[in-house]
Amino acid sequence: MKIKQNQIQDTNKINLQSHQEKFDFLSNSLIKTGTDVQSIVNKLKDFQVAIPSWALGAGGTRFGRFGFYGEPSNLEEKIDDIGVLHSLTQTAGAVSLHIPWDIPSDYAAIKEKADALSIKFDAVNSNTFQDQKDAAESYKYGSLSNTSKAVREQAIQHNLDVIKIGDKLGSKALTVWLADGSCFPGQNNFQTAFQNTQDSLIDIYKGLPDDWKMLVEYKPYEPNFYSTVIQDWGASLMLANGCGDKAYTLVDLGHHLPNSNIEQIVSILQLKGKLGGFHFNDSKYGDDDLTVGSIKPYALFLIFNELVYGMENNPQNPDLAWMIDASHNVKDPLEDLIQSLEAIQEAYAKALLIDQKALKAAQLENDVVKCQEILQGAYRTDVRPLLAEARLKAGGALSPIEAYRSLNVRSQLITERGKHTVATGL
Ligand code: LRH
Ligand code: MN
Repeated sequence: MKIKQNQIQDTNKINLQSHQEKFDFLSNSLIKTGTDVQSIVNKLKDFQVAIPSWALGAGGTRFGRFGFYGEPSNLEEKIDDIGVLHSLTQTAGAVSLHIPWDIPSDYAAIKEKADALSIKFDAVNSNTFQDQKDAAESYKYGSLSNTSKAVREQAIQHNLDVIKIGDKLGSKALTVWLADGSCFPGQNNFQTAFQNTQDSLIDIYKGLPDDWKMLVEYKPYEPNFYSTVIQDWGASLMLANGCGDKAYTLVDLGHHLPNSNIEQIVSILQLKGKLGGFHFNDSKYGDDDLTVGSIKPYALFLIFNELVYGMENNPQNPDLAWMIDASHNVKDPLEDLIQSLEAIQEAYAKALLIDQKALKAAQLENDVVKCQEILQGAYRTDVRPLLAEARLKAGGALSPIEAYRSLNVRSQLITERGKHTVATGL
């Protein structure tokens, strides 16, 4: 399934005039406040988010999984689906593979297909939270932290294999998320588990090519429900520092206990030059992996405010890896991802409207009310015409969901793939 340029132009025709009116109206009011509208549109055009290869089919929980017809059943079809997302949104120009769920069968062919669709290979993810068939050792009691040297070595070797796979595809980062932890008090010696993890990560780090990054993802709980070795940003930061300059923390928005101040975590990690990237999603309770911006859009905006400040003031922090990590229990996976991409662009655009100089001045004055007025003035601006203009300029759809539906993408995928194909992943 490939969407042609002329098909997108046709779907844009009906919205073109109303878009132009809305864009001109917004631009005129923003220009009056001294905002450089074109630079915001260009930043939105350049902002590419990696699509998780494990979230192109229906997700599920232990209580059940309700399949979605026409799911991709191999990596080639997953890249095709990301191609559909990218042609409509022009902001999905990368994929993050999860190994072994998505080991390429033909590296040259998959690179050629991705190149043709302008899709880059972002961070590759290792998987030492599931036992592979015929594996010598089990990860039931952990992987890099396991008390068994043989288990740790198997997990280290897997991560080194994942780096090799990513290297053949042009990826430049390894994401390590560990389920390692315990379900009951007394089950683990916290120090032994942490030190084993540090030593194991250092062995993996030694296998990292010079121009690569290691992204250490933290999570407070699940699948272990009493302790998790890499439970929070502090543990991730200590482990990254213990490895070296190429190791960074990875912030998955769903991996925080209720009411955590994620924007403050993001701000300080940038100050320390140790923020490596994001797994964007949203949540109400736990690691719900819901559509980005569907539950706490203001929190996402506040995170992007810190990111915009950091990108302007923290040259010590590297370019960030922007990735989605979501799971689709009730929505069409592609529509869900389109909505997430829109929410990320919207939060970024609103944050770019913040007058950082005026905010800094008000902060120095302790003019608390003015600080909030500056933030909420930006947040309350409907920036959707800027997003649509960026897509239009890049050859995308003014309204991606409308275009996805009017082009009957899902029914065409079902015709091509049948009803009962199942995508690998969560
Ligand atoms: C763990 C996680 C991690 C992935 C997995 C699919 O909850 O966020 O990033 O490996 O989801
Ligand atoms: Mn994640």
